[in-house]
Amino acid sequence: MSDRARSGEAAGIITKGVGGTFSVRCDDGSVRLCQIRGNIRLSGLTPLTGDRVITCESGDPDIPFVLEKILPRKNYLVRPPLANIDNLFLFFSCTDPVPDLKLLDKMLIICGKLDIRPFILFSKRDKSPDACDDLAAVYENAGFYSHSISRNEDIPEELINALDSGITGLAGPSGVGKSTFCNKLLGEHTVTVGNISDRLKRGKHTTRHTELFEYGDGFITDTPGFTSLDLFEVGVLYTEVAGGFPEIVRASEGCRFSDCRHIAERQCRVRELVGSGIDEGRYARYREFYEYLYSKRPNCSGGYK
Ligand SMILES: Nc1nc2c(ncn2[C@@H]2O[C@H](COP(=O)(O)OP(=O)(O)OP(=O)(O)O)[C@@H](O)[C@H]2O)c(=O)[nH]1
Ligand SMILES: [Mg+2]
Ligand SMILES: [Zn+2]
Repeated sequence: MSDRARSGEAAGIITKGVGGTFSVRCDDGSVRLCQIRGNIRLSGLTPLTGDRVITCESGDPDIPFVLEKILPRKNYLVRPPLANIDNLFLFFSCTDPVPDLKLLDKMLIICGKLDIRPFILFSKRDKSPDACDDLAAVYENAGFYSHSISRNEDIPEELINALDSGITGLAGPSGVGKSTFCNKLLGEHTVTVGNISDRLKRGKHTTRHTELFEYGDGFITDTPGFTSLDLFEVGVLYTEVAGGFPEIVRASEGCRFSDCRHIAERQCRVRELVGSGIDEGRYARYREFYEYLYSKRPNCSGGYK
């Protein structure tokens, strides 16, 4: 690489990427519009919002900078597409759309695996306060930060405090109010809010890209909604499922066998507690994920024993 290509180097963070052009907020506060350098393309890495990068001058007046290098990531997600995540605010509306608790539990497993702090938020409390509070209680009893919220109520202080450092991503299905929350925090019209289809009661995938905004000493990112997520495809192992179920991990101390999987074993404290200390739906999903990923384990011909 020529010296000229390396001139004007500056480190920063990708705040947005649209159509192969990336906005980078440099550590000195300036913003650079960058294209990708060929060597990054060849390395097979896709730059993500949240990536720490080195930029330098491109010599091209239209897009004056290039992404020279992506620095090592702490973690990253494909859905939502985001790197170096500290906190995830997991949005699920209590109604319109109905909450997909399977998707929520998958996200919690991933948070456990990637060392991300989850905050569970059941939104649209104004529409169905009891249902919203009941759901929030299930996850609070499991051991998570879990709260019901509405655009008409103040944002809980714990969330404001979490936002003040590192990168916080908003994640969840389309139409649950992620962008509405962003605007409440950052000022109206910062991002576009969509609406819900009358017939299907689903969101319309209004947010199309992941964008990072400064908040206090941290960053917050609005992200596109998503509905499908396959644990095997994102690299989760059956041994990592319990990482999303702290209530099962706690109860397992009372199981007779130290390697108890809480499925068919005798004297299993976890199974004894299902329906009292452990939520039945949560246990059923634990079991489903475990059996699915066990059947996909390396060197396995399939089937669960
Ligand atoms: N009743 C009620 N409606 C809400 C609330 N928050 C958001 N909405 C509505 O829900 C719809 C979707 O809101 P968005 O903020 O665009 O949802 P999103 O999660 O960003 O959706 P995508 O960008 O498609 O992923 C809009 O019509 C909002 O006005 C709330 O607390 N209560
Ligand atoms: Mg949105
Ligand atoms: Zn057990």
